[in-house]
This record gives sequence, C-alpha cells and structure tokens, in this order.
Amino acid sequence: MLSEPGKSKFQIDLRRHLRSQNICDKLVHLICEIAEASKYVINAVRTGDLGVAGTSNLYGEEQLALDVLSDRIMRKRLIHSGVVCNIASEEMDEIYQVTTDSDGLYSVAYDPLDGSSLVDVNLAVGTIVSIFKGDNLLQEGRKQVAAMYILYGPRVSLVYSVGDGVHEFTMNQLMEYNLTRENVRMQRDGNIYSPGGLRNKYNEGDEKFIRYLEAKGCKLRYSGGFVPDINQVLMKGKGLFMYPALNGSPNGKLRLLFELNPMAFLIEHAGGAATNGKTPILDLKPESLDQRAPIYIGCVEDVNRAMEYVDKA
Ligand code: FDP
Repeated sequence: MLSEPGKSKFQIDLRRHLRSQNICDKLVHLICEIAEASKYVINAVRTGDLGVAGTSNLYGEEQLALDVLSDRIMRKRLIHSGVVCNIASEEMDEIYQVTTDSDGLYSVAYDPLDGSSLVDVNLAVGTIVSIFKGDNLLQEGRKQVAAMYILYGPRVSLVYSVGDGVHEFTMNQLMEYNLTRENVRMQRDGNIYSPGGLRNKYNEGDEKFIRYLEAKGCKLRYSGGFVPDINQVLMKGKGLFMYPALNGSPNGKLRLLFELNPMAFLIEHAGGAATNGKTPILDLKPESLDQRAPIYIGCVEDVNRAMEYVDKA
C-alpha cells in the first residue's frame, strides 16, 4: 500500500502507483499512455462541437462525432505506444493489427466513449479499457492483465486494477492523475440498484428480482451511462447494476469485450461479483468481437440473489 497515514495521498501520481504494483515497465507505459489519451478525450467532450459525423463546421471542415473522435485519439496513442500488437474498439468492425510480432506486447479492447448519447444532455460518460498479454483478444475476461475506466463527470477520475486491488485517481488542475482511493472494497450486500433496459421487456425472474430489491429498500440510482453507474456501485461499495436479457434481446445490450469484461474484472478485484445469470462474466469465452451478454454486477449477495431469481424463471 502506497498511501501512508499522516502523508497526503495526493502526492502519489498514477505512474508512481503503477511502479509499486510489480508489473512490467511496458504495462506501466501502456496504462500511462491511455491516461494521457484520456486528457484529449475529455477536452473533446468538454469543448467539441456536438455535431454528428458527416456534418461540417463554420469553415466547411467535416465534423467528427465525439465517439469517432475519441476512438481516433485512443487508437493513435495505442499504435504509437510501442507496446501494443492488437487493438479492438467498439467503434471498429475488425481487429487493428499494429504488429505481427506480439512477443512481450499487449492487446487492448476499449470503448472510447461509452454513453456518448448522453453528452448532448450533459450527463457523465467514460472510456473503458481491457488489456491482455499477447495477441489474443478473444479470451476469457479472467485472463485480462489489467482493466480500467476513465469517468468524465464533474471531475475526471481513473480507476484501474492490474489484479492487485482497485485504485482510484482523480485529475487535478494540472491534468495529472493523483491517488484518491487505494484498495477500494465492495460490501457483501447493497442498498442501491441500477437497472438498464425497458422494464416491460424484462422476463418474470428479473421482474421479481426488481420487486425483491424494492421491498428490501434499495434506492433506484440509474444515470443511463455504464461508467458512472458502475463507478457509483464501486465507490459506494454497495449496490448492483443489471442489464438483463430483454424480450427480443436475449443477450441484453452491453458488449462482453468492451464493457462487461473490464468492469467485471474491476468489481471482482474489489470483492464483488458479476454474472450473466448463470456463469461469471469473466469465465465467458468470447466468440466474436461484438458478443453481448446480460449482466448482474455488484455486491456478492445481491448478485447471488439475482442468479436465484433468474434460475427460477
Ligand atoms: P449508450 O447507449 O448511451 O451508449 O453501452 C451503451 C449504453 O449507453 C451504456 O452506457 C448504458 O449503461 C446503456 O447503454 C443504457 O442503455 P438503456 O438506455 O437501454 O438503459
């Protein structure tokens, strides 16, 4: 643990913290590069035109939608990092191969701007990142060597894990990420719930589970952005997010590679759990880049209870 009692935690920046994690220099470099990229993404989110792709600005130049722009920012940084062999993004149809020589390098799957439809109503959005060693991106999430997200809210925060605890950093006025919470832990049981999707498309088990949560006294806390909603569950340490199978969408909405795996890695490493209703998210073997799955993620006891309801349905 790097934060010492009596010493200001704000002195510990991301790079220094990463160096205390016993990981290779290339992984430290990669996570720092992603943190650098996020500074340009937040700048685009805060100041960019809210135009849609294909429209032009005052000078007749083509505008990029913020998610397309964020994707370019991330991809460029990863390509030039020198430590990445394969890249997959929610914005791309195929894997982008940076180099065929994957020895000692990493592969990265990311959602550059999750919740981008919320930018025009000024709600929080985020970048989600999953990192594997080597060139294979279609592996079980449990094989991730690191996962992280950056939340662009009233403040910008970065949460990462390399498998040894979950740590939160907050951007300061100099745009540096400084440690604010080390070893974030989830309680076993929660009191908030974040249910995605249309409730009238829920199946019977999910409907009963929601009624159970309401009867238990859980408060509804749903922003419609996966990153802020998960961040709330993780930082409060007590709650559950779900995006279940819906009538007509048996795999729900959220994508395994870009959204579910990295968040499940973070929540599990904070002592929580994540399942599709039957199998832990981190044990699902992806068959395609755009694979989706239902998810129940948060406090262990709430997730177990969700599985009971799903099983009985
Ligand atoms: P969005 O469509 O705004 O990009 O991943 C997509 C996502 O947002 C998540 O951020 C969010 O949790 C979910 O969709 C919200 O979906 P619903 O509107 O169906 O609840």
